Amino acid sequence: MTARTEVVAYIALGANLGDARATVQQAFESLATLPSTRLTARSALYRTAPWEASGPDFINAVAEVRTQLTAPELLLALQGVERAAGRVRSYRNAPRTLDLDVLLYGDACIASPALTVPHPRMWERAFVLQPLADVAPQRVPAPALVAVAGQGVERLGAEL
Ligand code: PH2
Ligand code: MG
Ligand code: MG
Repeated sequence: MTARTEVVAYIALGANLGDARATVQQAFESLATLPSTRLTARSALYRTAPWEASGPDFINAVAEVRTQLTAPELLLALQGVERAAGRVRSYRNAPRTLDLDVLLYGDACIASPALTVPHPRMWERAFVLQPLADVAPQRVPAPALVAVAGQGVERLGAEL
């Protein structure tokens, strides 16, 4: 049997319904228990204003995983974690208990009906780029961070 290679992937975590901070912390734990996947880095948590969305402020973060899952398998696994957190899909950008998006999957470019990687809107969003820069500064060019610097994102400390 051929061993599957391990791919480094980056996952955006977002929540703005219920106890968003606890949900995101729990989501990190859930990512750590995905099959054939290791959680290898977690960013700080950020409080961020809704971007092209309504509702309360979001808690956002980014996880680095090393996974032997294919990108479609990873997507399905993430959707399972979203469902376990009570995610209900109503309308686009509706407030949500938990959103898990694949930002990067190695160096792959994927354009399928279910999944586009790199995430098509990540470069417009400080709430993605700032936490991504925590865990993968080599994947976030400095001009990209400068371009979104006007968007309010507040890095949260470890205190409750
Ligand atoms: N997610 C969106 C739309 N807008 N805004 C913030 N601040 N954080 C998010 O995670 C977010 C958003 C669609 O997934
Ligand atoms: Mg999203
Ligand atoms: Mg999503």
